Order: sequence, then structure tokens, then C-alpha cells
Amino acid sequence: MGSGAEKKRVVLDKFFKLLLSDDIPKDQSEDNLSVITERRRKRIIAFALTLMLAALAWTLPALAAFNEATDPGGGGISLTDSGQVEVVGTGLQLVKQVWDTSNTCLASSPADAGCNGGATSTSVPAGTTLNFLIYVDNSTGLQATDVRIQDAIDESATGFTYVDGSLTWNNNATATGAAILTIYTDSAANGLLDPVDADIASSVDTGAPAGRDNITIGAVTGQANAQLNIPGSFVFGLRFQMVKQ
Ligand SMILES: [Ca+2]
Ligand SMILES: [Ca+2]
Repeated sequence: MGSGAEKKRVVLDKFFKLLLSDDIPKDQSEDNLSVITERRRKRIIAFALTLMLAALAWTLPALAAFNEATDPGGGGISLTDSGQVEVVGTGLQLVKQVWDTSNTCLASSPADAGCNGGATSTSVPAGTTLNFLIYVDNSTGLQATDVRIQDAIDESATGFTYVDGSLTWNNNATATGAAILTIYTDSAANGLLDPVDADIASSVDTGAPAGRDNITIGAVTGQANAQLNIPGSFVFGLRFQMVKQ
């Protein structure tokens, strides 16, 4: 075998023969020859596309990390990369707790280690008056808009009797991450009226037995109060009282 250039020429010759080879039929009619020509045309186009893609991949800069602005190079000035900015989509948790009238947390759902050792249920003597707390900690930096909450009261013989006029709330004083005792205490700061009116919550009697049995907060369809918006980095809290049957 000859020089390196000669070896390259032989390899390239073999390659192009392979690229252009056809099973040429004995019948070299005009139809068959046009089929062969078409095959060759398609192979050459595919080969050219492959070369273009390979060249493109070769010249593209390495991809930057996600959520980061970078200078790909080649401009008139060099820029310092931004570094990554982190954006986390957070689902806000609804929490319901029951407290006694001495302001001790008896049970929480979801469980909270600071509430009765993480209890999610409790037993009390029939006739006990209890304070219920519903809260949402908006730990994000943005307002949570048009928040809607519903709480149906069990009016059965083993259920509860709602204490009329006991709705209270707070929405813009308790900082995110506050202790539950703070949330509970702050949630008694502002009074609300039971009827559906201009405030953000209501408790109405939807049917027998007599007594208010459905609490809604915000613009809930069918029992729509004022729209509730929870400011970013604040806790919304609402309290009401019921007597255990
Ligand atoms: Ca109301
Ligand atoms: Ca009722």
C-alpha cells in the first residue's frame, strides 16, 4: 500500500461506491434506471443532511444550566453569566385544628408536632365548647388570589352545634412560619358576621336540623363572600366555636 494520502483516497472511493451502489437489475429499461437515479438522489440528500447536522452539533456551544442567562460567546463584548435563579411551584396547605377554650391545641390535620404531640384526633366530654382554627400559611413571595374554603358542620346527634357569631379572622399580621399559638391567637383579632355579606366568610343554615351548618370562606359558588386574597409571606387564619354533642 502507498502513502497516507493514497490510503485515504482508497477509503473514500470505497465509501462513495457504497453510497452510490445499487442492485442494478438486468432489465435496464428506462423505468428501472429512473428508479436507481431517484434512490441515489435520496441517498445523497440524506448524506448531506447528516453532514450538516454533524457540523451544527460541532459548532453549538455547550448548553447552559436551566434558569441561567449566559453569554454564548462570539459577540462584541463578554458578559458574566447570571448564575441560576430558582423558581419553585408551591401548593399551599390548608390546616384545620381544634383547641380547647383554655387555648391548648388538641388535634391538628395535617399533624403538627407542636399540637398535642402530633395528635390528629381527640376525645372530649359531650357538651364541651371547642375553638376551631382553619389556616393557610402563604409561605410564597406572591399573593394567593381568590382563595376559597368550605367547612361543612356535622349536625348529627354525635356532631356539633355551631356557636352563632363566633367567626373571627386575620390575614395580614401573622408572618409566615409563625408558631401555631400565634396563628391561633391572631385569628381572633377581627370579627365576622355569619350571613353572606361584604366580609370574607359566612356560616349559614342549609337545612334541618335547625342551626348553621355550612361555613364558606371567600367567593365560594353558592355561598359567595368577598374574595379572599392572602398576601405573600403572611398567614390567613379563621376561627369559630362549636359545642360537641
Ligand atoms: Ca359574613
Ligand atoms: Ca342546619
